[in-house]
Amino acid sequence: MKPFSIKMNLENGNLEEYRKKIVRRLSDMKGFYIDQEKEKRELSKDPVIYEVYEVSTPSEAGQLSYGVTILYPGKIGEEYYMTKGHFHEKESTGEIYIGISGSGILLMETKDGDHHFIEMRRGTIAYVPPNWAHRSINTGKEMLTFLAIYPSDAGHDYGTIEKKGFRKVVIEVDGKAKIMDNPRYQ
Ligand code: PAN
Ligand code: ZN
Repeated sequence: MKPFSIKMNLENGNLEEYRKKIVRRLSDMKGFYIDQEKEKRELSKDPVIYEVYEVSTPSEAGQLSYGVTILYPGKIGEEYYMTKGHFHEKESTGEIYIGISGSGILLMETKDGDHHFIEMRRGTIAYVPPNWAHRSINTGKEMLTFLAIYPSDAGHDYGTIEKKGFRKVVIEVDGKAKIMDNPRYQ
């Protein structure tokens, strides 16, 4: 393949072109939020939680892909809007997240019980090492946007998180974001 470039608006993360757009609504992530009553109630409106604009290259070792995530501001109960979160199928692959706008938290954990978080805002360059599941949470009032760069053959394992959840959750307490143990973690 030939080298290429695509322009990104550094204010809002908009890409002038992309290969694939993914829209995730609440109905695409049923059962993810702690307050299941509120989740069910919000499902009637089925809000968009986030969008991903991907520039993917062939899924081969050595290739890199990238994508911009736009995570909307909002909460289900007291829990902030978040991405599904995943491990990479090929566990030996890492990833880089670059904050473009808004503010939030990048929550990470390993299968053997380690966890970590990084505050994301404009200019933050976060490194997700191999073997770490990662989920983004919008704790602000604006869109949280970031650019993610990952090996094209990484793959996404959503099943593990769908079943178990993350060990930690991010909820609003007295107007502030708090990281707490997930009462529904299995
Ligand atoms: C990101 C994520 C993106 C959406 O590009 O795929 O933020 O989150 P989910 O994939 O968990 O729905 C990335 O980590 N790619 O590997
Ligand atoms: Zn990833």
